[in-house]
Amino acid sequence: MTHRITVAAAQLGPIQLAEPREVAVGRMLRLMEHAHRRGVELVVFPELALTTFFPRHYHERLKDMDEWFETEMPSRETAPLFDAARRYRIGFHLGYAELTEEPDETGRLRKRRFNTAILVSPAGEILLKYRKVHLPGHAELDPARRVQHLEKRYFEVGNLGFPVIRAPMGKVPGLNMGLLICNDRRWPEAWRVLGLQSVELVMLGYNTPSTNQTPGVFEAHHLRVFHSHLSIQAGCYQNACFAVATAKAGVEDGCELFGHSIIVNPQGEIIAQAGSWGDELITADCDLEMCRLGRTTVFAFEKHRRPEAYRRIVEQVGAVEPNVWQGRT
Ligand code: CDT
Repeated sequence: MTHRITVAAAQLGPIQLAEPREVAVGRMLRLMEHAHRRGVELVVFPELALTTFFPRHYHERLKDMDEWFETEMPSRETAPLFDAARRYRIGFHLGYAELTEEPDETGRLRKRRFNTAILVSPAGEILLKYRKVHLPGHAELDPARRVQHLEKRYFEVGNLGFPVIRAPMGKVPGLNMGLLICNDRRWPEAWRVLGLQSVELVMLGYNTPSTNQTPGVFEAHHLRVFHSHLSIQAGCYQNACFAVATAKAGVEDGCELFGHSIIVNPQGEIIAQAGSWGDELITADCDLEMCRLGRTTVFAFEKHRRPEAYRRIVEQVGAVEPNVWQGRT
């Protein structure tokens, strides 16, 4: 019984505003073919992989944004990806904007929009769906910003939790797989919820501006990449899992997104990294036995976790000020 799988991050270069889905899908098909030739068994595409990163564009009415959303999966435009999966016997992960009609918390059926990722089996079946929980940015037009980041306007907070599925993938009879999307990678809580389901491989895509666009704020470029890698490497180490983290990169609509896609092992080491900000496939052979060390020693959760001391994590959202020392000075 094998415990090895060859995985790939299929980084995409920029997708411009006027580019139709067929162009992006054509590029993804070339990457899948390339992956097949390199013996890859699972390919990870980025967040919102079918279009430009449209949350940088403001529209007053939500329904004017519907053209950016998928109402079915697979659709006419995305079906070739599912066909390629079956042809090459490769699984894939895809991020896209999802428009669905579902009951809300009150039971009323209405249009709902999510930033979504799916995991598709080599037989072309959807194994797992995740809707992004940590939505960055803002909901209203911010005239002080040069570039908007309107995820909080266009998407609802994901309502599927952080699911993990065990399924055959490649030659591995059962692999525990979980999904995050972009900003989620910065939140240790998200990783730990996956870790608590014995995740062995986390897949995530991202669209991350290479500069901090908050007005009046400066952040050094290299630190933006460092913080992305730091979060993913820490998530892998602390939860004894592998991760494939894939960028949409380059200058899109005049805005720069960084690349630096990576594959990380359970020791937190980067074992493959993209060297361009364009379409690029990076691959790694993952020995899933490597997950065992962390989860049977330092991070044997069942022995060492102390949830009774972590209540604040789920009962409180923002930070509060600590007690002030009342001793003599
Ligand atoms: N797409 C996405 O989540 N991007 C964010 C940018 C943060 S700045 C608003 C990220 O965390 O990479």
